[in-house]
Amino acid sequence: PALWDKIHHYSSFPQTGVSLQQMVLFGQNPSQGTLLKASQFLAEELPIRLSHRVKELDELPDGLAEMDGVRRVKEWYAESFNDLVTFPPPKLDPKLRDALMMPPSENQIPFPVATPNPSLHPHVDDEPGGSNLQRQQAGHSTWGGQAGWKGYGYGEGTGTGPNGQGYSNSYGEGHEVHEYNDKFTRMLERIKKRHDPTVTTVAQGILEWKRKTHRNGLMGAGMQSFLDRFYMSRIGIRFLLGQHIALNTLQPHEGRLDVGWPTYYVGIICTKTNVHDVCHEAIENARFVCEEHYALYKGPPIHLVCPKNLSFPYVPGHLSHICFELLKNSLRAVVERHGVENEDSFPPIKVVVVEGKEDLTIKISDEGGGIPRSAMPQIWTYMYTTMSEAQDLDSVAQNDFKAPMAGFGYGLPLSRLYARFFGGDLRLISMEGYGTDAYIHLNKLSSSVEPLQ
Ligand code: W6P
Repeated sequence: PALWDKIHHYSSFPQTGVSLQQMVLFGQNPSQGTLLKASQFLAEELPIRLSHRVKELDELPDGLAEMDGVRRVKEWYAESFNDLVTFPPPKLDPKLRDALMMPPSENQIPFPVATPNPSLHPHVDDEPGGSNLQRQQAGHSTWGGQAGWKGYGYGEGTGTGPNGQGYSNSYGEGHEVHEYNDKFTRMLERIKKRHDPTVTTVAQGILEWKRKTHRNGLMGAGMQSFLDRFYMSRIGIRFLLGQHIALNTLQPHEGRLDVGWPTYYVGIICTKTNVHDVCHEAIENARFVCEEHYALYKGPPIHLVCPKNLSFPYVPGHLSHICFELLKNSLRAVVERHGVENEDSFPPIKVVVVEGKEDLTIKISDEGGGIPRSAMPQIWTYMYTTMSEAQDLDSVAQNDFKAPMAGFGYGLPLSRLYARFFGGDLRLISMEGYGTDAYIHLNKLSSSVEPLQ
């Protein structure tokens, strides 16, 4: 039908990646004109990305595309695609429209920098929300106000849009523009919500397929890389959605009047994400979940070694998600190796954070007995969990996605995608018979463009 033709057409265009740096530059004190420019980018980019996913889901081999869960998710993507391409464009003053059509001038950073990247990857459930702790932090990094970036004139102060056309204050604050931004943002909120259950629904589709085809255990490498790409793409799309919604919804200024101190948030990005605070919070949460799950009075102790003022630009929600996930695995390994009855003598888990020139590395070491080397590849597969007779969809969904301590499930592969999303990585090194070290490598420079398949 007509919708399918449109999807086909859009999918012939390459996806455009963005970097954290660009998103920060663009999102600082955005005027309505700047927000309009961002809406304009998303109105074009999101349908392109969604169309690629629809095609990929449709072309899954071996009858996987016909599974209920997969079909439902594909329908959501097509529906959101349709919402975006049929969204009425803004009624603009001709002068503003002309200004917006102008190509970026040379001395300006255009948004987004068109970096046609012929490869795109795909994502998790809930972007873990920003940590409240972050809001109390007013660290000192060199990032927020780098001299070279001040001259670009993105802010309200200069009244210059990203194209240097100066439309922001001249006509950018008109009712039409504001109304368009507002309606567009509300549509993005609906779309984001629609796709909340994607990970569990795709997982159900795959389980259904495994049951029907009588395959159990390991999936093929093709399936694995499809899911990596699909979920990576989802991280990227939800980052764009979350950032745009936050910029249009929250206080646009650094010094939040409502909290009374600077938060350094630009949308969902915190330009001074405090690593100590994020780790500390993840530790508390993971231990709490562990104590509940094993009915312990005290879970294994976790020692954190991290400079208190270490901060860098990142999405705090992504970082706490990764840390929480890894800590749960370490806690489980320690409890299960030493036994709940030895609650008083668990060996501590050690978290060490070190800042290098390029990388910021978080090492999480446990004495949980390690993993045999032969089992390492499975760690990164989706649904590695040993689900013997629990092949019932509901119980699987429950085990893997509700009970937070259960199964490797999707936690590790998705955490690695989060780490890779901004140019980092996640590695595990195990000493069988002793324990496991997890290394979270994060790119301090945040200049890397999101990986597009
Ligand atoms: C283990 C298995 C594992 C996975 C991920 C992180 C830490 C650990 N420890 O024993």
